[in-house]
Amino acid sequence: MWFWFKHVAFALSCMPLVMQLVVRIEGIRAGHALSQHFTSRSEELLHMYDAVRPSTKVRSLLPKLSSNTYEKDVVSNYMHKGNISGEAHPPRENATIVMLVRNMELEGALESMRSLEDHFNREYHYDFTFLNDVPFTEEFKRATTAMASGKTQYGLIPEEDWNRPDWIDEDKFARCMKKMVDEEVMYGDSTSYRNMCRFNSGYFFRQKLLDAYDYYLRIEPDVAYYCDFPYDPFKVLRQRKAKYGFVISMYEYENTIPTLWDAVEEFIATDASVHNDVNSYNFLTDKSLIGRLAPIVPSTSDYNLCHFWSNFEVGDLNFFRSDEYLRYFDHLDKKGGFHYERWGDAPVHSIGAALLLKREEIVHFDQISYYHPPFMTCPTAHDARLDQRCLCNMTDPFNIDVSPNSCLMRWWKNGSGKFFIREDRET
Ligand SMILES: Nc1nc2c(ncn2[C@@H]2O[C@H](COP(=O)(O)OP(=O)(O)OP(=O)(O)O)[C@@H](O)[C@H]2O)c(=O)[nH]1
Ligand SMILES: *[C@@H]1O[C@H](CO)[C@@H](O)[C@H](O)[C@H]1NC(C)=O
Ligand SMILES: *[C@@H]1O[C@H](CO)[C@@H](O)[C@H](O)[C@H]1NC(C)=O
Ligand SMILES: *[C@@H]1O[C@H](CO)[C@@H](O)[C@H](O)[C@H]1NC(C)=O
Ligand SMILES: *[C@@H]1O[C@H](CO)[C@@H](O)[C@H](O)[C@H]1NC(C)=O
Ligand SMILES: [Mg+2]
Repeated sequence: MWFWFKHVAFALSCMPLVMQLVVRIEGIRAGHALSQHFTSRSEELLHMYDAVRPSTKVRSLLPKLSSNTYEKDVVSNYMHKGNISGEAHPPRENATIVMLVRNMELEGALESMRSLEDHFNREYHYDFTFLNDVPFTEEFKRATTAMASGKTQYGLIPEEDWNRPDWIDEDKFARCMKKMVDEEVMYGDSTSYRNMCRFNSGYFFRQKLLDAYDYYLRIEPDVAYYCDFPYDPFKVLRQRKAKYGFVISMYEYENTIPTLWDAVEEFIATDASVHNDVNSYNFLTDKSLIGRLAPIVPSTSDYNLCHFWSNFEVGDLNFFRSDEYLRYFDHLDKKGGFHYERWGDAPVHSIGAALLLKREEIVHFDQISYYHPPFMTCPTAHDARLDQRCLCNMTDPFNIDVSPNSCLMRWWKNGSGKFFIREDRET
């Protein structure tokens, strides 16, 4: 076989055109015989390991589809949407996958969905909930519905949940915005970005479509997941009675939140729901050395600027719906900092979760690999990487886990109680 192939390849390169055509046609004929050979080979291979496949996962009960399988029935059965999803998925939690997205981001949305489906949702078929401040186009709905293995639903955000409230002083807003532009604050010039951050901080969980669920997973356009999920993160939250989960943590740009911590301190001082003996206050305020790494980002307040990167988030909607969180959000909102400054939903969610939840109610999903430009995270345990069929390179400079701009070490130290082998232990 190889001989034949090499021979043709060599011959093709130095033959006149007419001759080449003839050889190509011969080649196609030979290819036909070849495909029949592979049909029976793939049939054989398909069932070769039936007896030894682990039977715990639904995936392994289905024939494994490979791209060179010519077995028509297998392909069409497997691809039949709504059938497998109706019956053969593992027990599901009361959860949905949420994407706030613009119509023009369709391509990036599909890429993210594809990645999440391939690495997680194709087994579970959780619903997707899409939210937008303007109506979704038919094209957007068709394409995302085709990409989803579960049901899809589309919500239009009410104007009062999205727009700048009318009690915002417009002159002050214009002045503050100009100042932020002059200071080159990231997204400092964007009103829609401010709306988005305030919406994500205080309104996403109030959307009608989410009333039907307990848990959500946040997803954005243009993100990727590099390893198969080793578990259902919703189930992990429920079983551990946890309320919030993250994968990446790092320092916030202080110039986006000059007065956020002042507002938070007022809340801590006046609200009875903050218990610093059981929450993660230390995670937010610890500025000590971690190993030999100094905090690379100086801050002018007691807040060390650490936050969970909220573009990936798994959470209990009932936490955000709680009186405590609503009081916290209202307190911040009244300061106007979502508009006069450019408070992000990441520090707002993170500080809220860190103050109002018990340490053990926050989960670091360290076996989930995730990429949102420019950073990613990738499991480092060799077995996990094999077991979860990882594609990521853990030594990539953009793997943020223990790089100096990561707050993960602070979480390990102050949230989950881990310590570092190379660090001198205090006790
Ligand atoms: N419907 C709608 N969605 C928005 C708008 N602005 C941002 N989003 C969505 O909100 C999420 C966060 O916005 P991004 O632009 O990704 O913000 P970011 O992640 O902080 O920054 P980059 O990804 O680095 O640009 C994404 O899912 C966006 O699709 C908007 O004006 N309308
Ligand atoms: C689902 O597939 C099974 C077997 O593959 C078939 O018997 C059944 O009719 C299908 N159900 C639907 C709703 O298509
Ligand atoms: C899912 O959660 C929502 C919100 O808490 C609740 O109203 C609904 O009854 C739950 N559904 C199921 C099937 O448990
Ligand atoms: C992983 O990334 C590092 C740093 O960029 C690089 O040196 C190495 O070759 C990469 N490994 C693989 C397998 O791509
Ligand atoms: C958090 O870090 C600080 C400073 O290193 C330390 O004093 C404190 O005990 C830590 N808290 C927990 C819960 O580990
Ligand atoms: Mg983004």
